[in-house]
Formats: sequence, C-alpha cells, structure tokens
Amino acid sequence: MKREWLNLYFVMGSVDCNGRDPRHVLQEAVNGGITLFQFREKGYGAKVGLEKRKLARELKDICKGHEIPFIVNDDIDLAIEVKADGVHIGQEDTLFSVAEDRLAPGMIIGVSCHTVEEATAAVNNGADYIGVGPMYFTTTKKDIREVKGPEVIREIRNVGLTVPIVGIGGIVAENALDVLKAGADGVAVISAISKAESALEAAKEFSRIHNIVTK
Ligand code: TZP
Ligand code: MG
Repeated sequence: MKREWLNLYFVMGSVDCNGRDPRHVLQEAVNGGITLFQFREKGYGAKVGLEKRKLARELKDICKGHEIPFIVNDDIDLAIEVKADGVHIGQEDTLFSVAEDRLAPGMIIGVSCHTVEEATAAVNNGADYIGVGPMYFTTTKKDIREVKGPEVIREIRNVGLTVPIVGIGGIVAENALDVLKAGADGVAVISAISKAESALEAAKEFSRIHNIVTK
C-alpha cells in the first residue's frame, strides 16, 4: 500500500451521481487526478446482484486503465470475484480477521475508525490504512457517528500512530486543507466530486489543494 494512494480517494456508487452515469463520473474524476477509488454501492436504489457485479467490473476497468487501485466497500465476495485491489470495512461490517482470511495475500484492507481506540485496534489488526470520520456533517451516509472534526486525526497522530490516514465525511474544497494539516495523508470524498457540476474540475481542485501541503 502506497501512502500517496490516499492523496485523493474518491468513493462512489450509482446512487451518488445525481442520475448521471457512474462510469462517466468516474472517468471524469480519474481525469481530474484521483489516486484511489472505492466502489460503495449502498443506500436507497443501489444496485444488487448481477447488476452490481457488472457495474463493479466496468468501474474497475476504468481504474485499471489509469493504474488507480480499486477498492470494494464491505462486500468481500465481490472483491474476490472481481479481483479488486482491496476492501474497506466499517466497525459494523465484516470482522478484520475474517476479511483477512478470505482475501488473497497483499490485498489492501482499510478500516473506518472514529476514535483513537478504534484506530489503535485497527493498526494492531494490521489495517493498511484507516478512514477517519465523519470530519464534518454529511447527508451522504445516513448512520454517521458523531462529528468530531479533524481533531480526531491529530489525536491519532499524537499517540504515535503512523498508519496511512484518510479523513472522510463532509469534505469539500474549503475544508480539505484543515483535514490534511491535522495529519491526514489525504481526503476521501463522495458528493463533492460525484455531485459536482463537473467531477473533472472538482477532482482537479482537490488535487491542487493536496499539492499545497506536499510542496
Ligand atoms: N463514512 C463516513 S462519512 C461518509 C462515509 C462513507 C460519507 C461521505 O460522503 P460525503 O458526500 O463526502 O460527505
Ligand atoms: Mg498524501
């Protein structure tokens, strides 16, 4: 797992695209400079079964052409089937040990964390990266935990954890720098790219913001 893959982590499913074709939205985001993609097909109207698998393969092909790793949210069977580069699991999803046992060696496992304790546990389990959030209020995920802001990331860094971290939840161009300054390697974004008038321009703007901290 390369830390730089977290620079601009685009997370998306078909319901996040305001009725637009998710393949088109992903292609634009790729052209705009995203560095990692997570297929998160969740919520009202989400595709299931064969349709979900078909879309996963199509989105994976778009990533593959640009050497962007393809991560599947929670669905271990799908990740194995499409030979994804990894999975992302939440605290209420598949247990880390179960995911690890089932996945091919070398596959990335990312874990959602909300506290220093959860982050420490995820690192001890061997998580390749952690997603910390929600940083800010969001309506994209219905069952969000308490909003704590970038401060949680600072706390996680202050106890000495060097694990790759991405902040998630309500991140827009205007607050992304605060998340990075708190110690995140990058930002994970759904709606600020998927629902932007131009996913291309939105992704470009986030890439530009990340460049500010790495320069
Ligand atoms: N996990 C915590 S907040 C969130 C997830 C998946 C949703 C992020 O979506 P958005 O639109 O970037 O706020
Ligand atoms: Mg980074």
